[in-house]
Amino acid sequence: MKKLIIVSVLFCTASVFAGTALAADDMAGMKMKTGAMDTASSTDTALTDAVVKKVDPSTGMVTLQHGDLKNIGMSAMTMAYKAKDTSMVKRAKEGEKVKVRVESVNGTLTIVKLEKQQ
Ligand SMILES: [Cu+2]
Repeated sequence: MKKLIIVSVLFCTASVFAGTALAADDMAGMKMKTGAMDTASSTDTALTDAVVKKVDPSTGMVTLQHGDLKNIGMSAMTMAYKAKDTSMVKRAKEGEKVKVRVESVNGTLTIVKLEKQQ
């Protein structure tokens, strides 16, 4: 099971880098929908809706079923991410609807913010 998660993380990371070349096209699409100014200001701190699917305290990994994570070029999928710290792992509850912010921290996709949806 651990092996499977690691493989899927690597795959997703690889596809993010492979998808970088497509980013310009994606941005063009976004501008039409939201306007360039909105996109630029909101991507800095934007939170994304997600559902906690699995919490693994032994590895500090939280599996999220998430919407588009535009800042890291990740489309909607279910995937395990590293939690920022142990308090976040403790707070995360399987089945809970949350809003998350995922960033690449030293090359590791990390949940830097996890808020319960009201
Ligand atoms: Cu992914």
